[in-house]
Amino acid sequence: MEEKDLKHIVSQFEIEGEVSEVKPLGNGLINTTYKVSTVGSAPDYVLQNVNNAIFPDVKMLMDNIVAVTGHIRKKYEAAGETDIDRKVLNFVKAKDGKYFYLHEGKYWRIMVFIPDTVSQTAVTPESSRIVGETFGNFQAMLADIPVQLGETIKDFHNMEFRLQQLREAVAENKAGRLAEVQWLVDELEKRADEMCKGERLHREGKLAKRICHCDTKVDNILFDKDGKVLCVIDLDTVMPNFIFSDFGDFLRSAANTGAEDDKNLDNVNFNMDIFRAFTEGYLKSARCFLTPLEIENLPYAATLFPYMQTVRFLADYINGDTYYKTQYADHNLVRSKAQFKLLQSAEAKMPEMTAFIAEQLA
Ligand code: GN1
Ligand code: MG
Repeated sequence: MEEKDLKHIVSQFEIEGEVSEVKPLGNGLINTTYKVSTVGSAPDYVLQNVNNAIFPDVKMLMDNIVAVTGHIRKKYEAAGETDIDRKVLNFVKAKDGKYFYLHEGKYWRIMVFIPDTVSQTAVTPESSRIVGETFGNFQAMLADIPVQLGETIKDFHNMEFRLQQLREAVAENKAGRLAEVQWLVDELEKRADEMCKGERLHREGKLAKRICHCDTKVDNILFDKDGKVLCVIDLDTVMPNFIFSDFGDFLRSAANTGAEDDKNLDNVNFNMDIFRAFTEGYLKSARCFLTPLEIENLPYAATLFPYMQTVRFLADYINGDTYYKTQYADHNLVRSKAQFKLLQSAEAKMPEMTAFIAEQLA
């Protein structure tokens, strides 16, 4: 999109200052993001096109986000927290009072840019401990939000649903790619019942949904220059879910010694130092509200997310790459194999995870 059109969109929002430039920012797989720079002392902004093929109800999505950021801001204010503008996102209204602007069929939103932040793709045990505590707090702070949040993507982390999508992809074999990946489909099917345990426990009334972030990967956290966590970003998927989501999805990216799409599977292993540090931090802030069943299933959560992501990448590969942005022809297959390797490594470490958690609680 041309810069002059982007500037036109920006001009529809109640921002301060005069815009000097609008340039691409970040590497999300779903939304498209730009940095809006302004002249002089006015803040800079982040402009985003919300992918409404994936998030069909942008109004619900923005209502969720405004409720969540507002609730967190109030908690920080009440607690006398300093530097709040760097610890929670601040969305700006459009001139018509809505938190989004519809331009030629696309939805746009704008938030204040937080300067001097660092994103990390790899994390250290020290930062993981803090991140664990941050997510535990995030869930704890949202436990008493007075509004009912909507599901911005229906069945987003519903394992039964994700498997059903894979099974449909397999049945249709639209891109003719099934034969080469049948082995991986078989591996996933072997684990299917066990991995759908969360939904079963929920039906039995034993496991509740709480407000979760649902995309807790490392690049969705802003750190300051000293490596301290500032805030959680990318709130589109904040919705009611099992707490396994935030715990497991963070470890899926942070405890991977390789890349999400590593071609060299020897690079990919589940890092127990990160697991231990993150879990320690998480239990510190979340222990007070977690049930014994939730705690007992944290190692399951650590395997569930590499599993779910393998299922999702593989279904997309079989369908001919219609969901995730890809950079080369078999990118989704490479991603699937890397996530599967991570799953196997995490599975092997489950007894060690269980023992560590028991020690923490003793
Ligand atoms: C997507 O847009 P991004 O990269 O933050 C996806 C997550 C996946 C992730 C895998 C809405 O997140 O669920 O875990 O890619 N988000 C959506 O990298 O599908
Ligand atoms: Mg993201």
